[in-house]
Parts: sequence; structure tokens; C-alpha cells
Amino acid sequence: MDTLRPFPKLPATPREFGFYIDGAWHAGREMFERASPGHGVAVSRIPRCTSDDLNAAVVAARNAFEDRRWAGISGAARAAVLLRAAEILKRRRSEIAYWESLENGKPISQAMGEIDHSIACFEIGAGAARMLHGDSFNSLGDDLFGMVLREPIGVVGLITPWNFPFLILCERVPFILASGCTLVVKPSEVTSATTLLLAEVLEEAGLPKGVYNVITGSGRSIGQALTEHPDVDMLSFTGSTAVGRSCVHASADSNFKKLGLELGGKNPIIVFADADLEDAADAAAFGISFNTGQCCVSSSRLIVERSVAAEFEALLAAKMAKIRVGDPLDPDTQVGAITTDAQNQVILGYIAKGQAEGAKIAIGGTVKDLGHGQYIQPTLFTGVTPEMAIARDEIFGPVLCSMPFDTVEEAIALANDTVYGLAASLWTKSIDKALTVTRRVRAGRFWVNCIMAGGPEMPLGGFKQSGWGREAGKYGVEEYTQIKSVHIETGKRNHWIA
Ligand code: TXE
Repeated sequence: MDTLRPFPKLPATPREFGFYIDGAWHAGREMFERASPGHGVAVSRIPRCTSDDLNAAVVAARNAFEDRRWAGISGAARAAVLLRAAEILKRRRSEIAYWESLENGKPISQAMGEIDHSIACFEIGAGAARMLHGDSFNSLGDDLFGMVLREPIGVVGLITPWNFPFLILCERVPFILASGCTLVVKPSEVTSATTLLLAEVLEEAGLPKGVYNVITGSGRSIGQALTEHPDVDMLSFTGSTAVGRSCVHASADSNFKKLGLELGGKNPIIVFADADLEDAADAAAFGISFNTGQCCVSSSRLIVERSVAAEFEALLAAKMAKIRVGDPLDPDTQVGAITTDAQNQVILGYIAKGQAEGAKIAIGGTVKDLGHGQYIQPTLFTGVTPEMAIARDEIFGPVLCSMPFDTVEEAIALANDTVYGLAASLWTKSIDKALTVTRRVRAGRFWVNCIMAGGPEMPLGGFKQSGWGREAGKYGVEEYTQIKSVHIETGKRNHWIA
């Protein structure tokens, strides 16, 4: 396994990338530049693809699907490619983490951890490729036998966001490939590099041409066109609720393509008075600061039992004061830069709004000036009430709102008082409270006495307006399949015509 040190440097000139269709690299006719949000220095040049490029990518993926060069080989053969990809990722770990950190602004040590998680996704995907199977019915009587086949759904469009460009990609690609589907990926325009690097990895791993294609460019043009494309069978989208909604319209107005959607969250962390408060405070600090809070499963609403609320908020504020905000390329940094200018403005806008609404800043609330890039100190608001915008909207930044509760019922009601349902974390030593709250809070991922734990064996996805479908693990692979019922008669037919 390669290492982080020496401290990596910025590239001397921006690296120019091509886009990838049918196993071949293409130069962009028009390019756009991405500056590192931690330094304000141009680091990459990315092609602005056209609708012709998109159509070529879909044709390549369609041909690769229909001639069965991928769907027609054994699960074991697909698994071998995925395992080789995992090995190549181990070799290229720090290089991919470097580009992830440069374009996104996340700490390089965190990016390394995400590559490790991505490697695990390929390993689990390989297992899933071998284990994917249907079902049989031996209960239809002696003259009829039933089989349920799982077949790959076909050509998948994959649109990914900028907060975890490589991790979110890898929570999907190995499972899409395991199912036998082919795909066209459109990464976020601000973080395209590592999605393109994955094409190199998969090519070296022996993935047949045309199975993995990448087009780059803006969401509004090329992304929208992918959602509307009549020859794409399924679309997996991760991003804002607004664009998720437009994916639903695009599907209805084109070919009713199946949709997988992972959208916003306003996730509760519920702390009971009987919890280990030191552990819970550490988890709450991590849950809101990890990836600068630009994380769909960030725990952004602290719901804390009133009898310990003041003590807990003080403990948490003291811990948050020690978080190391700094240069993303410094291996000791815990919280890096805000990824886009627009997101920086959104977060600062909510910090101002929270104060205007009457909430109090217990810690943070300010920008951190490193002389380059855009950084915000992790922020804790106390005295928050449920109707405040900071308690309702997905801020997508390191801003935590604390609200007290008195009873278990009140904690459940507060936790469910959101249009979202992506994740929840719960802290208590009582098995009764743990089970009651876990069963009653509507969220797709639940962490009891832990936070953001688990691996790609476990499914991920949301309740309510946080999305449709599940990714990763056995459930993730099955999302990319469709089911065919096969009836086989044995013996002589009972004739209809006498
Ligand atoms: O997301 P967009 P943005 C939330 C978060 C954030 C907000 C806005 O609250 O503040 O969304 O972020 C592509 N048709 N999340 O504006 O626009 C785009 O190119 C098809 C939550 O960056 O949704 C990118 O590849 N595609 C979230 C991807 O969609 C379109 C992660 C996401 O961008 C498109 C990110 C269109 N019309 C943001 N417009 C999570 N759940 O983790 C854009 N895109």
C-alpha cells in the first residue's frame, strides 16, 4: 500500500483530461478549467462534451450490452475483472486520493480512506457478481415448474455529485458491473478527474470496451440530456432534490427509465441523557464536520435530552474548537475546503440566517482565513426551534443545530419532522429506547451508538424525499436487474380444444 508522505504539492500546470467512449480516449473540442477550492489554483482541464458525444457513449454502451460481451460471461469472469480493479486501485491509491483532494478540497487523509472504502466496494461487487441468482418454484404442481431469472436491466446512466466523487461512483459502479449492465457516467463538472481515472483502472483490469463510458460537462446540458435519453434503461442519480425531481419528469417524458435516486438529507443525531456523553459528543462533532458537512448523511440536527442539553452542548463545543481545519493536502488536516463558491455562499448565508432567526452560535460561525481557498469553522447553533430554516433546510455545510426534547415520543416526533429520511444516529444505553426509536424514525440508514459506520455490504438509500432504491451490497446489485418469470410445463398438455 502506498503512503501519503511526503506532503504532496500542487501540480505545476493544470492536467488535461480526455473523455472515454468505447474503450478510447477523446480530446475535448471545448475545455473548462477546475481550480482547487483549497488553493484557488487551476488543477485540471476537462472536456465540455456535446450531445453527439453523449449519443456516441450511449451507442457504445448499448452495443456492449446487446452483444453480451459482458452480460454473457460468467459471474466468476466478471468478478475476476472487479478483483483486478481492486488490486490496481490499491497500487494507485495515493494518486487517486490526490486528485480527489485537489478537485474537491477534502483532506487527503480522508480521501485515502475513501479509496480504501472504494476498493472494498469492488471486492464486495466481485462477490455479488458470483452470488447473483434468481429463484425457483417447485410448488406449482408436478406438471409445472417455475423459475425466476434475474437479468441485467441494460444500459445504465450514472450521474454523480461533487461531494464524494470517487466514493459515490464506487458505491455504484462495481454493483452495476456485477449485474452485467453497461454504463455511461456523467460526473459533476467540478470533480470529473477521478471518474476518468477509473476508466484507466477498469481498462487495465480487462473490462471489455464499451462497458464503462464517461462523458464530462455541465449538468444542465449533458446531464439533463442523459436523463432524457430514450435508449438508457435506468438512471442512477445522486445530487440535489431539485434535480432528482427533474429526473422523474425526464423519465416520464422519455421512456419510463427506472430511477435510483439518492437526494438530500437533514439527519438527526438523538442523544439521550443515559448515553456515554463523551462518545456522543465526539460522534456529533465528526458527524457534522466530516467532509465539511457536505455529506448527504451528515448529522445536522442534534436532538438532545433537555436534562443534559447544556452540559452536552458545552462538551461538544469544546471538542469542535479542537478540529483541525486546514490545507487539504496537509496529512494532519481534519476538515478541508468548501468545494464550490456557490456552496460557500449558501453555508455562510445560513449562518447569517440562523443568527437573524434568533439562534445562538456556541462555536464557529466564521470563515477561516488561510490566505488561499475557502474554509468555514465547524459551527454549533444552540437555542434552535424546529421551524427555523437552519433546522429544516439541508445546509450541506459544517453547521449543526441543537434542539432539546423531554420524552421519547418528542424525540421521535422531532427526528421525523423533516421531508427527508436518509440517515439517523442514536445514543443511549437503554435497549428499550434504542429499539423503539430505531423502529419509529423513518430513515434508510441508522447508527446506534455509532455514526457513519459500516461498509459496502450494507445497503444505502433514503426514505421519503431522500430518494428511491438502494445502492451497494446484494440489494444494490439487485436494483440493476429485472426479474423474468419462466414457466416450464412437463408431460402432455391438457388440451383446450376437445
Ligand atoms: O447539485 P446538483 P449541486 C445537495 C446539497 C447541495 C445541493 C446543490 O444540498 O447544496 O444539492 O448541489 C448534475 N439534469 N446535494 O447544485 O446540481 C450535476 O452536473 C441532470 C446533495 O451541485 O444536483 C452533478 O453531476 N443532471 C447530494 C449532479 O447532477 C444534472 C450531493 C449533482 O448536481 C442537472 C450533491 C440536470 N438538470 C448535492 N443539473 C447528496 N445527496 O449527496 C445538474 N446535474
